[in-house]
Amino acid sequence: SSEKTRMPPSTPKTLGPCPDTPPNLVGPLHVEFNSNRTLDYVRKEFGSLLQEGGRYMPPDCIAQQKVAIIIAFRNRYEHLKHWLYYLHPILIRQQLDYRVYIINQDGEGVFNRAKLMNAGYVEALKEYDYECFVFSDIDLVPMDDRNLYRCFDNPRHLAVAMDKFNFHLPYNGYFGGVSSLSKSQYLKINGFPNSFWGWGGEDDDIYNRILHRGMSISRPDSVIGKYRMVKHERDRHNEPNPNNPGKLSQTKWTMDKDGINSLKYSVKSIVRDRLYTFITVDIDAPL
Ligand code: UD2
Ligand code: MN
Repeated sequence: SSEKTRMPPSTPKTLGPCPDTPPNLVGPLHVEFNSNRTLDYVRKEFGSLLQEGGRYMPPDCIAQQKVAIIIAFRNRYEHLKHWLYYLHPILIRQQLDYRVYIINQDGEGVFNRAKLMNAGYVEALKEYDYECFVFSDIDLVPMDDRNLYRCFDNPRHLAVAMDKFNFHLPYNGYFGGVSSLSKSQYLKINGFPNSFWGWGGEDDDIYNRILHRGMSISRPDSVIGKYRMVKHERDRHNEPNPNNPGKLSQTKWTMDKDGINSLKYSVKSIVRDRLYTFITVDIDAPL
C-alpha cells in the first residue's frame, strides 16, 4: 500500500508558513495609561493563549520568525502591566513565535540598559533558537499593530514617532526606545556596549556600531511607527551620565572590545510567569 493509506486517520496535517502580512491586524490602536490594570486581569484575558514564560506560537501556521522580546527593567511594575496588556494581543495578531523576557537589574547600583539587553540576548538563546531580537523600553506601546515586531534586512528602529517627541524623530540618527536586530546583525556589531552606565548615549553608540559595520537603519513610516510612552520621572540610580556623550566619538575603536564578547554577569533567579520570563541579573553595577 502507499504511504498515504498507512497514515492513521488522526495524523494532523502539516502546517504551512504564516502569510507575509498577518491577516488579523487592525491598524491604529487606542492607547491610554489612565486605566488601572492588574496582572490578574491580563492573565485572565490572554493567559490561556500563552504558554508558561510568556510564550506564544500561532496554532494554525508556522511563524515566519522566532522572536525574543527583551526588556531592560528595574522597579517599573506599573509600566509592566500596561505593556503586557497592550503588547500580548498585538504580538499574537502579528503571528510571531515569541517570548517576553524581562531582564531585571539586581540591587541598587547604577542602571545599565544596554548591558541588560546583552544579558537578555544570551539568556534567551540558552532556551530557544531565536533568530530575531526585539529590544524595548518597558514604557513604550505602539499605536498601530502594523508595526511588526520582527527583523528586517537591516537593523530596524521601530519607535520612530513618539508622543513625547510630537510624533517625530528627535534627530535623524535616533535609535532609542524599540529596535530589532537579527542574530547575525547583532553579532556583526558585537552586540551592545556594556560600559554605558546611567542614562543616555547607549542608543547612539548602537547606531554608530550599525553604520560602522556598513549596515543602514530600517524604519516604518511615521503613521505606522507611532508610540505612546507612559509619563514618568527619571528613576533613581539612572542619572544622566556626563561621561557617556564623549564616548560616542570612540565607538569605531571601542566596539570590538566592548560588547557581547566581553559581557560578564550572573543570573540570580529566573521566574516563569504566564505572561513573561523574569530574569534577575547581577551586572556588577557601581554604586
Ligand atoms: C530614552 C530612550 C531609551 C534609552 C534612554 C537612555 C525613549 C522613549 N527611550 O528613554 O531607549 O535610550 O533614553 O538611556 O526616548 N528602566 C527601568 N528602571 C529604571 C531605569 C530604566 O526599568 O530604573 C528601563 C525601562 O525599560 C525604561 C528604559 O530603561 O523604559 C529607559 O529608561 P527611561 O524610560 O528612564 O529613559 P527615557 O524615557 O528617557
Ligand atoms: Mn521612558
